[in-house]
Amino acid sequence: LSFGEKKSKVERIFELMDGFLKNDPTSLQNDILHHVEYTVARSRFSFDDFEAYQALAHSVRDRLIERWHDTQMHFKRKDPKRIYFLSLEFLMGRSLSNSVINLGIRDQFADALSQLGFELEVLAEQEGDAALGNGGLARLSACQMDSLATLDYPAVGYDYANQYGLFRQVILDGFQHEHLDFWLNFGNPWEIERVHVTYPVKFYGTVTDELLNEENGKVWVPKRTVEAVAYDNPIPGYGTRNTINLRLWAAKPSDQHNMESYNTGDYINAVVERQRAENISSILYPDDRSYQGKELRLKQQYFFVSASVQDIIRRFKDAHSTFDDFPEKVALHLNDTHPSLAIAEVMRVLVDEEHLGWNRAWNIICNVFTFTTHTVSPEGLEKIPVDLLGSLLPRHLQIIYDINFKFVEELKKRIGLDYNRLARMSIVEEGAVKSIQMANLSILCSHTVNGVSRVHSKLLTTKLFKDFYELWPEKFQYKTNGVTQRRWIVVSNPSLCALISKWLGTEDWIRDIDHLIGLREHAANGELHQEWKMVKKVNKIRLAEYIEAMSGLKVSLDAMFDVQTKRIHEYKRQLLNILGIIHRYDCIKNMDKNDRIKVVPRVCIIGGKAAPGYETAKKIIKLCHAVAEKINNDSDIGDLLKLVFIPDYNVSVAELVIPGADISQHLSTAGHEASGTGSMKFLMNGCLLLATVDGSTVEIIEEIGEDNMFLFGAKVHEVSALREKGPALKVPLQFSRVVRMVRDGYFGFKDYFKSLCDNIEGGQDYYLLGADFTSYLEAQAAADKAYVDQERWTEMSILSTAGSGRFSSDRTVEEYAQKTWGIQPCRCPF
Ligand code: B1N
Repeated sequence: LSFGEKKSKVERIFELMDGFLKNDPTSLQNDILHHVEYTVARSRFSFDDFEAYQALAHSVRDRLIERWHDTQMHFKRKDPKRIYFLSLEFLMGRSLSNSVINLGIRDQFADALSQLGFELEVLAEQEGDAALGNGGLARLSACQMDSLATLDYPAVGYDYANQYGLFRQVILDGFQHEHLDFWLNFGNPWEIERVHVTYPVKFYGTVTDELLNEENGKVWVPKRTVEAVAYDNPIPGYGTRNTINLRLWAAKPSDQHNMESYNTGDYINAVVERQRAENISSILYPDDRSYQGKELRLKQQYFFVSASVQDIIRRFKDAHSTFDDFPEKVALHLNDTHPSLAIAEVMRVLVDEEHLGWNRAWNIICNVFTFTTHTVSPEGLEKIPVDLLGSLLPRHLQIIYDINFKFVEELKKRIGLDYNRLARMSIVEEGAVKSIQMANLSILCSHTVNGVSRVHSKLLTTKLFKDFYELWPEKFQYKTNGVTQRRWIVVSNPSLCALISKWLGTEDWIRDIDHLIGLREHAANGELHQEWKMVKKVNKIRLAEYIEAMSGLKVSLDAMFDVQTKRIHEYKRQLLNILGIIHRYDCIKNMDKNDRIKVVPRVCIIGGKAAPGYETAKKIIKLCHAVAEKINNDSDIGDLLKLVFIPDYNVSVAELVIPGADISQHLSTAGHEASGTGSMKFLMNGCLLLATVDGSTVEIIEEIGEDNMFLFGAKVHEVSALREKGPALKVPLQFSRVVRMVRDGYFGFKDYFKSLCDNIEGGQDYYLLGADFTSYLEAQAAADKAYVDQERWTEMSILSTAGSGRFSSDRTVEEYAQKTWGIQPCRCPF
């Protein structure tokens, strides 16, 4: 086309499209009805809530796509340094409410819908959660994407596209059962399939020794090829046009590797083989923190890493002719070690395919990778058996060996022949099962290594990675985690959102969290107290209704709503909570009438999933149900105490539970929670914390003040001494008494619960439930006392929200951008 022809074509397109999509009620209604008729293919005269949701979602998606295109075009023109965020898990939850709020068109859509006879909130409930992750780590990735978009950073998130999300937790007779989460059964309006964006991902085969050039480029002859197809998920920023991309890779069979089977006429096997390819992206491993060296997990990791690296290099080469600028344009972030094969993959591409030579490639590697570890203990570190890696990715294993050889030689020069230390630092572990220590590889090859809270960082530099810290202290940093206020206040707690904006006189805090501190000056204001209490009540009503709908249990709104929701783990000590509840029950039972009047009524809410193979965690869930059964059916107790287990805790359930909590519990044995992010969400919602001094709580104390929280338990530095005491450790009588109740079958299932009791008695109590029990009960008593003085309680609640600003993921991402990734905002001007 000539210039004149091109220009007239563009003008014609604009004429036809009439510029951007309009957001007035009539245009929105037209769009929704259009999607009902032509996308959902239902009659516009008759469609139900779910179909309305689908049509609505497609209308929102159209608007996301416009902004997404503009953002991508802007980034392409400006060519800024980009951050590529590699994470095996993203817990996005629902998209509808978040999208309309971030796009700034929530109210317009709500109006348009109400004229059509629908309610936005009701339609939002139709959406299933995108649960491509386990817990805190995965939700953190999602929060950080929201902040990256909002702060205009040129970012891309990468993961593989799970066909099934995290399992759905179904409780039958108090036992957890895992059901498949068919989250894609009704389609996913938020993703855009990019059939033309595909890359081959190769596995198995052999490496020939043939030298390609003088610098060790090798030829890998893979045996299997799987095609990675891109699915883009636009992530809109708030108060900006910027909309960034979360690109998920789905595995599809490649026509290349099946040709042979077709030719030999083995048609059936060829079909089976095709299906096997798709298995790679079918499932999400439901264990957090335990690695079994499974081939499928390794395949998943390499699959998404390889496709992402090809995509990143393709994008770079579109704009650059030499790799020398690569570190100026690319920051590659490893969210834990799960994507750390990216190191070997980039090295392989640069050496074997781009023929840069080892030294040039190595120099690039050392300047692009950054790494965040979320682990606290050596057992949590990911190790890949050498045999497994060698068979699946033979060339990568060679590259890792070569990296290690050079590293160990260098190390010997630096630290001498300290063989113990050399063995600890080596990437290759010569144990019973020879394996690759992925954390060592990640630390060596990243220019920055991050912890997720200050305490965590201290543990990294003094224990877990001490050897590395002593060698390269300058590499180690920490960025305390944060959560996005857009999701955790604006979306999930609209009444609180409106109240905060009213009292601050601005909505600026939604983009700039520092404003939140302004609430402090109103913390004692009686008028605000009234309104604050009203908001809490609205949210408690919502939660109470949910509890009743789910379990049939009616709870009193006057009771203190006490919540502990998170993955079930021994170190998170849900068992301590349950034993505390048994103690409370026992006390009430033994009280006379006069004392009972003084009891602060409680509704104890526990929720969370246990990894399917984690027997102890599953027993804890059963114990919770058994205790609840006893207490809730005891008419003698009435509203003084109730215990509820909320099944299938996920992002959307959290959005409902967190705003309704008066108090929340974070009970990890000190030194075991790297950070913890649930506490931050509760804090933002004006919920008081009852917590150990662990992970991010240490920093929360600095912001809120000890007086406004209920702290208890052994400190990080006291834990090992207590453990060493073993059976000599003194345990309070109250503790022995409640454990005995469980042992004696007071709640039934005597044999089944025996191991739970054995685990915490007789010197076996690794997580120190007995040692912390007295101070736990004291903290609980302090909370009861504070609740009686409602004005004081409300003030503490306001101060909690006011002091939560430091725990916004905006702050975390800003720190990463400046201190780790070296990236600048790149704001779309339209
Ligand atoms: O990451 C969160 C922290 O707030 C938590 O304290 C920490 O426990 C959590 C393997 C993990 N650490 N490790 C994982 C998840 C999935 C998996 O397959 C490990 N998750 C955490 C955010 O920093």
